[in-house]
Amino acid sequence: MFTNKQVFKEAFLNKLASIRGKTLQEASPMDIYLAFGKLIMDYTSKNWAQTNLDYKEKEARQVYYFSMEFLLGRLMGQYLVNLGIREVCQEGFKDLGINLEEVESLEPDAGLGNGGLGRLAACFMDSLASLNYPGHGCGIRFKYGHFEQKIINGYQVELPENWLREENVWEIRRADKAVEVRFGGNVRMEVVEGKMVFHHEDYEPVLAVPYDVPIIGYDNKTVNTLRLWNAEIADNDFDFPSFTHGDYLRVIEYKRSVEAISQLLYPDDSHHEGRVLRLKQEYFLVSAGLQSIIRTYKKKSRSLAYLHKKVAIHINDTHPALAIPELMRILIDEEGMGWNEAWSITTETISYTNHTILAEALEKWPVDIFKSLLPRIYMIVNEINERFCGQLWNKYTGDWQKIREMAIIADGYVKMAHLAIIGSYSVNGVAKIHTDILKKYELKNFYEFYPYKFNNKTNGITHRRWLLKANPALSDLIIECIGTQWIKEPEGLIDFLKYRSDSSILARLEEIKRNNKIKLAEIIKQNNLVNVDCDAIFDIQIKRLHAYKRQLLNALHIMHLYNRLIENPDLDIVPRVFIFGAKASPSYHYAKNIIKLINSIALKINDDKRLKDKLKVIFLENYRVSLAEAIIPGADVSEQISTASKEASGTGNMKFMMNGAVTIGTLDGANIEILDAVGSENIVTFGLTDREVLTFYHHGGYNSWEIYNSDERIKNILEQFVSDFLPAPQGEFTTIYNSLLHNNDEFFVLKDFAPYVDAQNRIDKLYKNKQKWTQMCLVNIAHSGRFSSDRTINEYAREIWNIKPFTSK
Ligand code: 26W
Repeated sequence: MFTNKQVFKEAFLNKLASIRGKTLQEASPMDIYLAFGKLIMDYTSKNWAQTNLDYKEKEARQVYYFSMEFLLGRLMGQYLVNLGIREVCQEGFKDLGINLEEVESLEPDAGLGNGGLGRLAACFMDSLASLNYPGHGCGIRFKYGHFEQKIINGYQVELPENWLREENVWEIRRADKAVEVRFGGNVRMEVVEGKMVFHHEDYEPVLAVPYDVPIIGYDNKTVNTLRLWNAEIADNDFDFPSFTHGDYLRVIEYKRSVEAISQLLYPDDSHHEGRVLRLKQEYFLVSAGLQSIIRTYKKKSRSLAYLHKKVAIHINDTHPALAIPELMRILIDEEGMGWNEAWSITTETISYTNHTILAEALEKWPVDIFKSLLPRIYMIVNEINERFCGQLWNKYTGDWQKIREMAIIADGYVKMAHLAIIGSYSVNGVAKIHTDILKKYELKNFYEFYPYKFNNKTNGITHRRWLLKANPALSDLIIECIGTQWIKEPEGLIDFLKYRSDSSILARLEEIKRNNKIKLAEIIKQNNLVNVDCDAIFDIQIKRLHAYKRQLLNALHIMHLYNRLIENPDLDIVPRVFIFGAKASPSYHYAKNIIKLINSIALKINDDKRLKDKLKVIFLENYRVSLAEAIIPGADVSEQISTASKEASGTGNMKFMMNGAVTIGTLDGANIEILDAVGSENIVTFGLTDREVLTFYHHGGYNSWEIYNSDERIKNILEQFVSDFLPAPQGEFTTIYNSLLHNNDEFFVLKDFAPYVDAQNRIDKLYKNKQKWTQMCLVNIAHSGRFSSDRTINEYAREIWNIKPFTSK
């Protein structure tokens, strides 16, 4: 224990000497970072081992969260906060002339995720450990996480993000726990003693080697495990037949193809790509994960008949849905269980979360690809499908259309969402509106068939990262006012409401926000070489770039403000800084084009002296978790403007409110629940409702020309996009123009334009009364506790997983 800074300093210098062989004088910043990292790992190792032992002995049900993505960001800072040693280390380092924040900034983000789904998994890991739940993560150790984004001449350019270039101090390779995953080959069937036995032959073996990352709970002794699998070639596979035939190149090629499995994260979170490698990754993850769970389970030599009493497996979207047939395979082929028993265990073990209703995101695999990559798994899926269709036939005799719609295998595809629903005991959406839409529309048939499976679990975020760690000044103020209880019980933040009319607290809150804006302004200055006015409204939209998230609507409003200001430079508006951060999927040309549009608008506006600095547009490159932590505390306005019904939940919305920003948003996703929490006086909402949107879709859309023709403002802006007004090549934005006018404006950008402008004008008015505004911020902070992932995880634990916090006897 670092009881004081003296103890810490000594331990640190010893570590530096022992693992880097250096004194402080000789040490590079990276030496310091690595030695400190190792020291933290040592510090936590005892509790990690003890937690594992406790779970083993207690034999309580444990949950394994299977996810293709864990968007962890940096770990050092969070570890220090959760261990309660950040201050002592900071002090000790100061004595040694080391700045802790600089050390922390050397850590590369673990960018093993695209966006919301991956970050949710990371927040869940923190809450599970902090609430003492026996819960672990299971994922892939991608060598390349999400790409690094550069903005060159206004365009997005993608670079590989090799986050493992330096040693990753947080992982422990456990070669002894490796398992084999099998691809391809044939299945030979044989009847043995009247029973059908399946032999998988001529397959390609892949070695899955786990790397364990500790998940340290806040101020407790729990250290859970995130197990990330790495794909490797087994040493003895060098005896591969071709090798002995002297075909050296083929063996090397084989090695490369094996390692490709954990080589990269697919940088897409809205389009199902359908590449074999992705399917390989999905099976690799679940097969390795399940084998390791079963192996641990069997060490206690229990009968597998009780697996579901000790193990809960959660699948984060459909990406790990092959856990269902894989568990069936293990129980039947390897453990000799009969189909019915295996099926009942499987369907009492697995639960599933749906994260999107975008049709183009739903995974479906061509039968031929599926069959040749996973022959035995295909047979099992086929059997599940046939039995399910039989049940459907009994209930809907003769209704072929319905049966085809609901089948797992139809029209030459394996539909992963259907498999996930049929093979699990719980199906949940991630916000009230999202779950309602699933029940009413997208999954209506399944809801009718299995009403008891469906439930809602509104998302949450860990307040320990997004408030305590990211915004220390605000946290200190809250602690001064209401104590520290909220850190463990975030709904206690509601006590902060008592201070809503305390002018001295409001003044301090305002000052904290301003200081955070100054820090953000420095980042902007450094990255974009633009000076921004910290008395301006910092209006921020940071999230993946997608048509449905409507960064374009934001851009139209900026153009509108610009045009107004040019017309009347004395216009009485609060100056604004519009800040964007967004990565676009490399193959999503429309989204990349919108990045170019925003940057062109920025170029046009930021240099226009006539505006007297009333308007600035900033696109911050390479948006990622660590950048989000620096941006969000400095936000005044949180842009949550998706087309209603499209954003399943959103979690950025929660991070902003927790840091005292006011939301401007549509009635979509969790925005609706934020509105419920804070009341309509403390949020600005606008636009079509989900019902209206869905009704328009039902009637084939709306007529955007009508709006174009009747709204001069829009006409003007759209003509500016396609004339030589913006500094971009001629015709650069024709596609955008056409999407709005000739292509039905699928996301109702023009339809929601006027309501959005009104809403933005309300923001301007509200901000002019600074005291009132700050009060709104305070109310948002006070109500943000229910959006902590602690609340979400408690609900999953009680209502889905049936797990309890670990308590030592
Ligand atoms: C197969 C390609 C692919 C990959 C990822 C399709 C879809 C995804 C994810 C499901 C996309 C995603 O991240 N969804 C987001 O999940 C968040 C956490 O629940 C929600 O807050 C967001 O609204 C939702 O867009």
